[in-house]
Amino acid sequence: MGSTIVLGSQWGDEGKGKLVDILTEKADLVARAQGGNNAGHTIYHNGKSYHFHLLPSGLMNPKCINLIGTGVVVHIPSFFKELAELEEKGLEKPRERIFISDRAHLSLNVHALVDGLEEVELGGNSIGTTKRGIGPSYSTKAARSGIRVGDIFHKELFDRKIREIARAYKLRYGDLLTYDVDRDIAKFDKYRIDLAPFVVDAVPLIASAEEKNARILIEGANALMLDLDFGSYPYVTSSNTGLGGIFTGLALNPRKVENIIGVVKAYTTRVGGGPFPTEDLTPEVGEKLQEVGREFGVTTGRRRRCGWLDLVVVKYSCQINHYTELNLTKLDVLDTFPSIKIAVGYKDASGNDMGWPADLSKLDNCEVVYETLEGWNTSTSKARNYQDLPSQARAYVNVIEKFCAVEVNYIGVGPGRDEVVEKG
Ligand code: 2SA
Ligand code: GDP
Ligand code: MG
Repeated sequence: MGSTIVLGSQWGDEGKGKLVDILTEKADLVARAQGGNNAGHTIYHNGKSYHFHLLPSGLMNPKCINLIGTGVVVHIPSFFKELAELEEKGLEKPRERIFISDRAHLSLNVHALVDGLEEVELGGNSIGTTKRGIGPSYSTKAARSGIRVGDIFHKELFDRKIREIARAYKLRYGDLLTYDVDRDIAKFDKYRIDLAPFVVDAVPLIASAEEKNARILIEGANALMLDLDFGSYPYVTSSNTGLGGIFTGLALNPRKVENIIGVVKAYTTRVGGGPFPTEDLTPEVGEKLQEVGREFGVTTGRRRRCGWLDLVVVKYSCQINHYTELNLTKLDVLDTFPSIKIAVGYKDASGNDMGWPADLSKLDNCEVVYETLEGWNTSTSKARNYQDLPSQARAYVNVIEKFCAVEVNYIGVGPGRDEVVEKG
């Protein structure tokens, strides 16, 4: 049995959590490979909503083992807080089904404080981060002064390392940084005991799962356009959110990957700063998408910027992530739009075709080329078979499939687990 990878194809919040929840029914192991508690995956089930930030959404299935992989940056207080919240919501014994790689790096409270200070320094050019400390945590890791989860169990080493990190940041930020390292050291004295049952060597864990032909599902966090290398740099997160990050973050056998599912929202959203060619600020389009789609950040509560679907972005994302199929989500949000636009090209200042550029300044004078399609003006939320969808909605799906040369096999028509059309 091969593994399945779920990846966001735009700027995040495409609805990856919902797809992972659906696919989890057929999974034995669900793993996160990158990111941290900046992610926000919402799942609606039986009238309750569940929010996942650091923990994999696979916890929704009581039969599934879950792994926070080596490439994730782990904020320990958030780990315990999220577990407690899920228990409160009645999720079955999540503590017995979650493991953390001992090679994963810690995201410390001081990283979150520094994230805030870095954003202030950037002023008008700020990234609009979640202020969860993601960038500073990965910076510390890359600088080789990071603390790994396994280091927690060596008190002397841990205390020395956390003091070194605190000292270096204090030198850099002086009085602007109000971080009490002794308090954190005391907290970790307790985590050292509480955390022990969850920490594993993830390499043999994945290897033995693969040997047993376990069904492995990988939950991508954030999305391709936020990828540190391929995204809209510097307006990105600090991990590889694309396909590459799955293999650096987990010891997954690439030859056993069966499906790479790209999740595509039927329109585009972005939270935080950075370019967004199809962004629409009008009440008729952008504000309506925001309202009907309830586009608010799951982690920070921020309003998400909205605009029409950008196939230049999705195609670019296909070229990097090599999707075997697509999941189109939130089609129902378009139900009341009389006409629907899709971006199918960019033209530079001289009128030449261009794709997503490395040099973001090229977007300043680029013209977005749209195709306009007829809306369907009817609710799609009850559709369960492809033929149930109005012809105009099927035409919309067709344009996406043709442009990207990848089939759309799942179509979301509502937030619930069953509100999906399986076309494949
Ligand atoms: P960071 O905090 O360093 O990762 O921020 C860098 C950029 O990445 C964006 N980013 C996100 N974009 C969409 N959704 C995310 N998760 C939450 C959600 C976000 C929230 O599901 O709603 O609650 O605001 C997420 N995480 C990071 C971020 O906006 C920056 O542009
Ligand atoms: P993720 O970060 O990709 O997992 O996405 P988020 O959970 O941040 O945001 C997606 C939001 O859309 C969540 O509130 C989902 O419950 C919701 N959602 C997912 N699929 C659909 C869909 O097909 N229709 C509607 N209306 N909402 C959906
Ligand atoms: Mg999200």
